[in-house]
Amino acid sequence: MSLRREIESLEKEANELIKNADSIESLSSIKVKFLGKKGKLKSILKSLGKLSPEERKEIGQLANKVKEEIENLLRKKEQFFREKAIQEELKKDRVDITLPPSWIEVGSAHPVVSTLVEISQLFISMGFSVAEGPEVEKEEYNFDMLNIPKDHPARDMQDTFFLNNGMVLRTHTSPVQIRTMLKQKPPIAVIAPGRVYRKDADPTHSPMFHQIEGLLVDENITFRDLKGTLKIFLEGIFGKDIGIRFRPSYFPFTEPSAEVDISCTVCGGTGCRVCKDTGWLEILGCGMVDPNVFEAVGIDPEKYTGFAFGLGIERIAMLKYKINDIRLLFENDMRFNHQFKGIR
Ligand code: 2NL
Repeated sequence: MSLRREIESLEKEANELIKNADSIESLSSIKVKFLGKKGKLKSILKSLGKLSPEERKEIGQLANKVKEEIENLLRKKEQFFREKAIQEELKKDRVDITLPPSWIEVGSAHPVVSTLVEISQLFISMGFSVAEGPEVEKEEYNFDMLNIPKDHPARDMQDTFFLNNGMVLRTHTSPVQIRTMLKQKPPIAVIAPGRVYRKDADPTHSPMFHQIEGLLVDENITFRDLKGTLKIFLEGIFGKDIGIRFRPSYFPFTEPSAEVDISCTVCGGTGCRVCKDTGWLEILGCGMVDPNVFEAVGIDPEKYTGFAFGLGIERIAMLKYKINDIRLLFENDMRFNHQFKGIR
């Protein structure tokens, strides 16, 4: 067989093998077989020496052409296999983002927040609106205008955080109602929920806690309006069967003043550790707005009367959820917080 024929049949064979190759590995053995040091093309090239110069040139060129052709085919087929491998890998790793995850962390409202929202909604349903104000407050709004003079023991009693130039961290949300009365004429019906601050820290006192105060001012408002409003509120939170009693008390900003107890939510009134065997729990303070407070904000106390009340949110939340240490509410220990999942 002539060399030309040999090369041509070799070319045909290589073409066929490459076409039918099914892997990168089989391609490399084809490469060795035809282009390797001991490959078919090499042995043909070795015998070129026996040819005449003309033939040598012609066959040499043909052999080179076939060599390049085989190299090209091998490269293309290899590229094809690599591409295919990548596509398969991508297909295998594809993430179906429409599948539901096996586990979702669901958040929940903090017990202080859910209690605050529940109380607010009760008063909103009775026609009160919600007012807010700054936590860094003028000493004047926090004390003076509430009928608490400079030398009044209430200022020490309150354990105030005093700041520079006459400012304090508000010790109650009353200054919010002062601000409301300064800019709004009666009738006024507002609640003021928010953070307040006192220098106190033990199982029932936190230096920061939440309060809701309420204020209603109009002509002919009496203590009966106060009692009726608080009855609707307390029965809404603790249930219709709760017992309610008013005890005379004293606040500088109300006259007369009262503290309100409900029958113990733990023992029902028979006496236990929570109510210290009294059968009653103190829930809030209230009273009729002192005429001096009205004078301070420019409301005529001869024409208008009003009631006000204040209560601590944490205390209500602790009774509602049977929490025995106020600090648990502020540590953000997830073992505690997770127990309130599902509570609005
Ligand atoms: C309590 C007692 C109370 C008020 C707050 C108030 C506000 C104005 C005028 C008059 Cl602007 N009174 N607020 C009245 C009575 C009691 O809070 O024991 N809070 C935890």
